[in-house]
Amino acid sequence: MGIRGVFTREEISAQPEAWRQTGEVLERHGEALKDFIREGAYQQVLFTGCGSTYYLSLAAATTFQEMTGLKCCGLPASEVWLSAGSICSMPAPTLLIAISRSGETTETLRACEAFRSGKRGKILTLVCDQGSELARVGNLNLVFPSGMEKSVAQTKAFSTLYLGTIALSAVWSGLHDDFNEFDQLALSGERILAHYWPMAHERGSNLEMDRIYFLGSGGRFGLACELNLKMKEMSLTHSEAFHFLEFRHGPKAMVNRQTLIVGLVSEANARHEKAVLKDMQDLGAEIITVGEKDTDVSFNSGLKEVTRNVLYLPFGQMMAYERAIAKGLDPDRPHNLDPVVKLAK
Ligand code: F1P
Repeated sequence: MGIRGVFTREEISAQPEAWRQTGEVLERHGEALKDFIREGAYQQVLFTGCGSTYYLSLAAATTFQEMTGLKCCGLPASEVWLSAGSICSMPAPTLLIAISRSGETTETLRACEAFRSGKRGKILTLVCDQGSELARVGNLNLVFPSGMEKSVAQTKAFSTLYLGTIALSAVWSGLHDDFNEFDQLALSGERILAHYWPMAHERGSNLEMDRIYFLGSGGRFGLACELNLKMKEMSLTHSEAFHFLEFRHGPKAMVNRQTLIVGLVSEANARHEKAVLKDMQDLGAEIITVGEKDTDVSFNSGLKEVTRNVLYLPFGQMMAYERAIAKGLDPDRPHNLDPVVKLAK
């Protein structure tokens, strides 16, 4: 049996280099993308995916709406496919943005078919696998091969595709010229991986913690959901994600001395978010804060909040990896999971 988690560790570590290549994809499609946006005159954007790429859709929709002013939402592909009524049914032209690492997930493909047959609007896809079916479905298809990975649980694929949606919103809102910060972002990512992996090992290996919560608000809630999924998929740990202040409304009943809470702290609302964490610390929880500065894990990137949101991911990914290894599990091959969920015809 090979070394457990070798692919996962490599893929987490290779994220900054993959991010550098995201900018090149958007540059290559620059003019076609601007024409696509202008001609569509879209009034609303619906993001969709499954599992990790559904949580990516939640994070992307919030940031996209903040940057463009368009009405945006994120839905699981199964909802777009099977519950057409769940799509905000405004008559306005709608763009479906379908996201998938493999480009072969049945629900995501069926969601595109249902959207198109219902004549709901045009489709844009973001996918890692160039040869996949989804890479041929969109009216415009953006492919990010640098996100391709061998592990089942997404890490590099997620952050690369997520960064692709952020760059897309920058092009859409005309801020693209400011958004040439990929190299600075990659350097910050490399610093986080090098400096904080020992801490992720120390905190992730503490198996006395039997419940883990990830708190995030705004565009960081979808990222908290993704880190929650990583902790489940890799280390088989009971974990959940909440909006920061929501945690007081019931979930805090679960807090005890075996509880670890990871807070994805923003700059704008740090005071309110840290107050929640202090309350939970007083109830016995262990706390880890992640953010730009004055946090346990600090980026010190100097980048705009919307650009640096991707930096919230590596520490939680490293911690999930280290917890899996400490439990004798193999994060490359999570229990019960396959790389792609394909349904019978
Ligand atoms: C979606 C997905 C992953 C999950 C697992 C099964 O894949 O649900 O989010 O972690 O790997 O597939 P994709 O549509 O992004 O390829």
